[in-house]
Amino acid sequence: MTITRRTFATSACALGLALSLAGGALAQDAITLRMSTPASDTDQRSVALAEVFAPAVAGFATYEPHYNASLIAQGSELEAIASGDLEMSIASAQELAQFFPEFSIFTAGYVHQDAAHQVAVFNDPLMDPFKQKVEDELGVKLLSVMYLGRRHVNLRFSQAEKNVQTPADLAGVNLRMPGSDAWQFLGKALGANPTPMAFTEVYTALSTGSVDGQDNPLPTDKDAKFYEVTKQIVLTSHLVDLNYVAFSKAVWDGLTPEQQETVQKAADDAAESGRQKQLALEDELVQFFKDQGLDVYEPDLAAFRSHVQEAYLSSDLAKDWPEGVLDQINALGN
Ligand code: KDO
Repeated sequence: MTITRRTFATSACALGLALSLAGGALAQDAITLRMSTPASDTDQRSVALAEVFAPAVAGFATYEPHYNASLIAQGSELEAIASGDLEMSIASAQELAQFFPEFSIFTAGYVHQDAAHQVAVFNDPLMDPFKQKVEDELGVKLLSVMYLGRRHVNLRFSQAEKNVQTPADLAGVNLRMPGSDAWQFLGKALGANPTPMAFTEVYTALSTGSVDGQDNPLPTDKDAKFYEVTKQIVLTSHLVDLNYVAFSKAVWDGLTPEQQETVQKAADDAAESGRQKQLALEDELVQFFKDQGLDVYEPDLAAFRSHVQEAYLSSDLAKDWPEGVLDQINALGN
């Protein structure tokens, strides 16, 4: 076939169109994934997303973290994702329980036994209806479970000033808990008087004495420097706490299958990386806090466990738990 000016022009145009389409598809504007968390940039969950998740998706998405609740207030992230003002967060079951009461089963004291149990539960089919509801009704996809750690009671008083062995010893203690109802319930179940307060205000509240204490895992107590303004940690392990890597369903649905696979693996890899770092920190931080002069000791764990479990099982919260799920969760433990 001889190439005439006309056929050349036609083929060049077709080629140009093809290239622009191909180029357009390949060089689609990179998606910006705004992530908001109350955590600092040095918290191991933040580090894991920045160092593991971000590079893995860099081919088609720009990860844009916002720390210390600087973009969205703690507890408002899920609504922000639902409204398209945010793409990712390190969400909590307590925040989800505000929308879907059945999520309070994952916020109950002494239910999850350890990090491995959290992973087994999150990956079990029992979780599917929970995940589906969040996708369908909130437009949020829960990609992976992150390990926040074992929460312990952390007080401004020394053990000599207040020796905490049972929940009765927390009577009258003004214990800061995060804002949502599930957290307030946990504070009461521990025997304390819970005060709702954003995470970013806790250090100042402890230093001024406007609260008597707070509860968080050891890595958080270190990262947030709570040990500078408190004198004891009671190793209650009252909640083996978790977060979820929450992702915009609208953004997810706009990804190619390959991009979705990359995002899912990046979230799982980041969660596992953060989990291992948090576990390692928990192993070494008891000694660190003792070296800082804090009293760190185990209370009567049986007394705390029975008091907390009784509070949940006799609560209205438990009425929202789907039939049989607690037994399934327990069966997945060791
Ligand atoms: C907190 O406010 O104590 C808490 O631990 C609650 C968690 O769900 C999570 O929001 C966490 O803060 C932040 O990620 C800061 O560590």
